[in-house]
Amino acid sequence: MPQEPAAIASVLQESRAFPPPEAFSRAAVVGDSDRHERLQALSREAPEVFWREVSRELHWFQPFTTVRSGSGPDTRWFEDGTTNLAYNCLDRHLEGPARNRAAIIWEGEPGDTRTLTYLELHREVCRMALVLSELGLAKGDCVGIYMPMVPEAAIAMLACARLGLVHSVVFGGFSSEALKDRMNDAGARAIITADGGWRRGQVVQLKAQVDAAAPSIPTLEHVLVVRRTGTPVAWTEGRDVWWHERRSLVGEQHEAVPVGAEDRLFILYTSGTTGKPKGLVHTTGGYMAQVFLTSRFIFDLKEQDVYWCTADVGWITGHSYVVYGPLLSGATVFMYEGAPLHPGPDRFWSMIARWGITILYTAPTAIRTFMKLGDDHPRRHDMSTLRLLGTVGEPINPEAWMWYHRTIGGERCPIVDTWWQTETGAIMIAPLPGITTTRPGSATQPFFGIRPDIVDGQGQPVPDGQGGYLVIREAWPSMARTIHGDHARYLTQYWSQVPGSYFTGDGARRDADGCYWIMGRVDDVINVAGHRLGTMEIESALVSHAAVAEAAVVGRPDEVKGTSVVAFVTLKAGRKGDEALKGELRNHVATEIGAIARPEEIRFTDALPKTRSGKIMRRLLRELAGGGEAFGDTTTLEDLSVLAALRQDDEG
Ligand code: 7RM
Repeated sequence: MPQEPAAIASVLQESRAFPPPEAFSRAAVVGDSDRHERLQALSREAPEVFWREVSRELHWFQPFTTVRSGSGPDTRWFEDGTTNLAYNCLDRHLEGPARNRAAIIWEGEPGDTRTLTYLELHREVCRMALVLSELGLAKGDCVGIYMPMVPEAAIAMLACARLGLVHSVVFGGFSSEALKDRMNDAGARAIITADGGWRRGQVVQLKAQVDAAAPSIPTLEHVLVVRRTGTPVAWTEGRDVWWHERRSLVGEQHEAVPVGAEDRLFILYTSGTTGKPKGLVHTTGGYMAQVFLTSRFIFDLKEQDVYWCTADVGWITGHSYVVYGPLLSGATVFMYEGAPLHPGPDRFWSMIARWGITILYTAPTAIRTFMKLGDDHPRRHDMSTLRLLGTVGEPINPEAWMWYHRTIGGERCPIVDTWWQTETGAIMIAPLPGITTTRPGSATQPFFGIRPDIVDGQGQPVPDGQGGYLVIREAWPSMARTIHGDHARYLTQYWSQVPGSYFTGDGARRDADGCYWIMGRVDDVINVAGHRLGTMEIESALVSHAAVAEAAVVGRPDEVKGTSVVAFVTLKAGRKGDEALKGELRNHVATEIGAIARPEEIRFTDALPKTRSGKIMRRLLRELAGGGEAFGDTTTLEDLSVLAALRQDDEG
């Protein structure tokens, strides 16, 4: 256990409830409560039958005879079946109505656009698969993907899956150093990259980063380069090849390679509690089944939808809900290359209006950024095509949820707050938008066949309403199978803290209605005078004050209380941070939650330090709050100047 096993005090109360709009339920993929109950009963009582039925909708070269074998961390799914994820995303649709439907609608940051139908996407993926196999890459080899958000990022992933190559996508915002470490850990034989990509009006020089990393990646033989920006690049003959040149030399028909259900599909790196990133390994069959079903059921995907998940393909959300899930469902995916506020604060809303986007899935940190910019930007655009909204990545504070609901969703769109992790592969806890009554700040109910629980430090279930550690009691199809090269770490980190259960590292509570409220990472949970508080709950209270845009709360060692609460706060435009406001905010928290949560100290700052995926770097703030210098690992920090400014505030 990361901390001593006292109960986590959960004090946030939220009573607003939003049942699904009737019209939404009537048309929903799962909207009928009788059917919902039948599915729920089946998934509970006979999960193997449930997942067998789901997987039958997908194509298997060699049908599986066993659904689940092994147990706990060693569980295998559909073990004796063979399939191919790219075949299921593409070929499977070509004989049906999706053949000429847009698979990807893409907009570049400068405003250029491309649309690929399922047929066209299939051809591009076949071509890239042919190019990769001509380079000598074969089933089981690892290929790095280091790309901007252009269609070729998805094409590269699908081409790897088509050949049984194991891809490892590295977020294009990571440095050459980070790329080098990951490619070495994975043993990559090739990297697929681009000359550059557009971000905030500038070219991000991806090929140059690969060039810098390449000499220190001994396994690397080939670099396949997509021309995107036309920026001049250095060239290493014999190693580097242009995609557009090779593409014109190959055909457009390629037979997908059958792979075992338990063959590796990808490795994706994520940060843990130590400095060394963990390469989570996902396999094919189970991942495919759960990503398919969650996409269809939770995003209610229909053929008329234009679905936009704003995540980069460098994160698990980009893997499961930009590329694989929606394509398995035959949906139309919208993809955007650039920065959210470029060239102006209404870029998102303008694209939603212009493309008639119907489903938007984004992160709370983005929502709070937009909220801070005010209502005028979204109001200027007709977003009446939107019918469903989603959030992922961190707990959403009720203020931001309500703003999303009112200002973006026009009070008509259900919001699916989806809880899951890189490790879980697919969504685990989320509403079904046609069935579940949502509550601002709650991810609500477990998905079919998922058995979460909340336990104390001894692994014993805690009563409803009481906070504790979120665990998953039974193996699920899309779970990561190991940490690449370190199975022992996989076992200790995830499967030993509560024997027999998967340990998520998150704190949560379940209310009397069975809804889950995620309180954040347990290492972000603080113990104040013997009471454990979720930092997110205090942040929510702060953000509910009219002057506050964003808040991050950390603990600071305190002689009397054990830990005291320090809050880093950014204010809305036009608000001045002075002593009077500090007092007001401290009292506001005390009123919202209780005196126990009242921050000892409030620090105003222009911005909070965040990782590139938008998560607040609380560890750095903890070091700062404790009077330290925050010299720890900052390789994932989005904007180092933020940290410098916070240090200065410290001195000033
Ligand atoms: C999908 C993703 C995982 C961590 C997880 C949580 C937090 C994610 C939610 C959430 C509250 C949510 N994968 N988290 N979704 N917290 N509500 N809906 O983000 O591996 O990058 O992060 O993110 O702490 O453990 S991840």
